[in-house]
Amino acid sequence: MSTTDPDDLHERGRKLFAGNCEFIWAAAKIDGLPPMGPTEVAFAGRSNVGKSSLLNALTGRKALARTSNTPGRTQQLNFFTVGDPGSEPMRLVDMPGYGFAAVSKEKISTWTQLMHAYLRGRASLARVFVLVDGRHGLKPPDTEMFDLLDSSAMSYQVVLTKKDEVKKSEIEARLDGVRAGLAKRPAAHPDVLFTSSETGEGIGELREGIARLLKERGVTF
Ligand SMILES: Nc1nc2c(ncn2[C@@H]2O[C@H](COP(=O)(O)OP(=O)(O)OP(=O)(O)O)[C@@H](O)[C@H]2O)c(=O)[nH]1
Ligand SMILES: [Mg+2]
Repeated sequence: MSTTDPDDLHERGRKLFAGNCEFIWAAAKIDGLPPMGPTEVAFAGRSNVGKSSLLNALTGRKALARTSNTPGRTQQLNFFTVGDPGSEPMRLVDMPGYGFAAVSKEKISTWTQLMHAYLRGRASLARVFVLVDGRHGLKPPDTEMFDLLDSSAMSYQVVLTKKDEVKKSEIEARLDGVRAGLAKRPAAHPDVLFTSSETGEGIGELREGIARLLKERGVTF
């Protein structure tokens, strides 16, 4: 018997991601997306910001999603199920990075079209976590992504990454800078998270945020 308090979303989030999680689908083209099913949350952000690493940290797996020192590692939309087969309450979606110039123009254009089509037209997509490198703060490709999400009325939340590489004295200023950049954006969630996939800092809050989102959507988990 589970004794978890249904309002304890921190614990429910922890339990959700402590369970089964597996890769189910890769989409390289718009017509290759999986049929819509459970609630999805997607991870977007500039190349090398740490999307795939965050997905691994969230699920407590070392190599569920492939990571790399070389930007441009993730080249498709990769879908992962969370939860036991049959009860699958949600999916996680690892996206290719944007703002990276060293892959061919053709590839960039294919990925961009794929990402835009997915972000604009997916009713099961509940939130996009836009990852921003905590060492640098917002860059022009990030604000372009915010524009796209605002114009699509697609709910998004910023997650700063690589907190372990940011000086303690700079953390509040970085958060304030990002909050200021989001203040007038209609589809942006006001809370900004600061995470490290290396140390696990902020990962519990991210799990809790996803649990809250599922609860708000009436998903059983
Ligand atoms: N120090 C530190 N390094 C990190 C963290 N997260 C990711 N990295 C490193 O950043 C690099 C890129 O990580 P990925 O997770 O592959 O980044 P990505 O955003 O998925 O990159 P693309 O798929 O190429 O868009 C790797 O060398 C990771 O080890 C973190 O929290 N702290
Ligand atoms: Mg990746």
